[in-house]
Amino acid sequence: MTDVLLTHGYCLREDPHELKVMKPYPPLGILFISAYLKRAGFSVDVFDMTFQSLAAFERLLAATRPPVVGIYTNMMTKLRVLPMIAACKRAGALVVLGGPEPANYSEEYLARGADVVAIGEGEAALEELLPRLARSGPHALDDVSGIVFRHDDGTVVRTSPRPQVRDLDALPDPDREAIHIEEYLAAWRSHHGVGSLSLICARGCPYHCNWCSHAVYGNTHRRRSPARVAAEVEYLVERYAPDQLWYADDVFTIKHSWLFAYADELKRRGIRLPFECISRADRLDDAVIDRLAEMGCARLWIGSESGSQRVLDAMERGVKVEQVQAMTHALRRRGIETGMFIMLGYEGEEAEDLEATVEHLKKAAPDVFLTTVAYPIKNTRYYEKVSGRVLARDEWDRRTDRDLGVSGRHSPRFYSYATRWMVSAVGLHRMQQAGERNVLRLSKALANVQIGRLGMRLTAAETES
Ligand code: B12
Ligand code: SF4
Repeated sequence: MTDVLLTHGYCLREDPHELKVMKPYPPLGILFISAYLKRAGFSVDVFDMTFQSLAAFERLLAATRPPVVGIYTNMMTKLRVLPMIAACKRAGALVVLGGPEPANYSEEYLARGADVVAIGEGEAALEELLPRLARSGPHALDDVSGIVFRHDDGTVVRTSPRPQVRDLDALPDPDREAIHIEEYLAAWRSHHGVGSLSLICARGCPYHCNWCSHAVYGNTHRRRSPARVAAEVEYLVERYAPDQLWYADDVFTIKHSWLFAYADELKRRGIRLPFECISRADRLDDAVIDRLAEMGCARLWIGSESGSQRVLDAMERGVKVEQVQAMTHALRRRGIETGMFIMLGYEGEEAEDLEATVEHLKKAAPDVFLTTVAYPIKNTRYYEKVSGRVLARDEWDRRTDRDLGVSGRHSPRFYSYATRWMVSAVGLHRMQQAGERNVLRLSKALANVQIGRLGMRLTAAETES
């Protein structure tokens, strides 16, 4: 008999954008928990929603009747998780939610059928909860730390915070055997010709970028040892033979001494696989970049966000625009591609800041950049800053934080034109630099620049409401 069924709400076939991108990665959080609980003697099932459907989940519930279902939930998967909770209740299962989203909306999730919301890391929380739930259900859990639940009279109780895992090396590696890793690799290979797998070396980020959610790990930072991570990579290579890796850490190069020791470990084991990772310009320098290149780094993503120092400072990003440009060039010199995340519409951003971002992108010339219009995730500093002006256009059950607007800033139409202008202006610049002669391509880019510009002018007076 299963003690717990672990699952998540990310369903690839329901995500038209990801279906095009087709770079799925396994749900590491529940795989860490699965490994930990199995080692502690629990019987654990994992339902990996990525390649599945709600109907398949319901069939599994009917067939196996798990007493408890633990669901990883983030902002984007909320709308899939809500019907999953309802399905669990119909099947008579207790529901425990974890991940970054339910921590921000515990009461709402409890009101929609969740029995317990676990805040922070889930390993020890479930180890303690499962026997309690099996014995007496979701009652009198006041002495279990790090959870939110309801007393029988309906009062919502939030217990004291749960201490974090001190020694990450003491945790077993993610239980990848519980799911079909081959499906991930096959999806990658059929679309990109290479198979990629993810892993993490650390938990938590000590920086304070205002829009970023720290709901799970707070501002702590803990690392696994270089030898431990290298051993996991060795296992991945032997077991699954991926063509490349993705280090899903928040800031992969945060600790230089660790990175150097890790690079030595990989070298000692004769492992050199291409990889992608995310970092910050202020955590890079020539020595680090040399080492990344030696290790096989193919692309490094930088949260560049804006080309305006004023906006970066307002975001408390803690990085200089020039640093980002210099590091992008240094990465290119060592043959490493750069990807950048750019955010439009942050509090206080003016037309000249958007101009500065376009100029920044032209100078830095990343290989690729992705744009987002800022959205306030609950319990972030950005959310607090704009809290009086947050626009929720739909009922809580039908929207995510990604859909939240901010009244008083430019309208969504303005940002759509601004994005079109930004992307095409940078693209046109790149073509010109590369000596592009194709008149059709050049004219198309130029037309988009002008349409974007004109649209921005025409919608400049519109505000979001
Ligand atoms: C990798 C990653 C991605 C990958 C996802 C691929 C994948 N399947 O892993 C990609 C690049 C696709 C991605 C995209 C996005 N992401 Co993302 N991503 C991450 C990242 C960096 C790492 C996730 C991870 O593996 N963590 C390591 C594991 C071990 O931690 P964990 O998952 O949190 O699990 C622990 C706890 O949460 C808890 N737990 C987890 N499940 C459960 C279940 C139960 C029952 C319990 C009790 C506990 C529990 O225990 C686990 C172990 O201790 C996180 C930040 C972070 N550091 O976690 C952001 C993060 C999850 N992403 C975020 C966002 C906003 C996005 C995007 C919306 C960005 C965008 N603007 O497009 C998209 C949405 C994509 C989508 N459709 O879901 C936010 C979510 C905020 C929120 N409130 O939900 C995060 C937290 C980043 C941030 N700091 O703001 N992301
Ligand atoms: S955006 Fe990146 S660097 Fe900034 S706080 Fe979040 S995880 Fe840390």
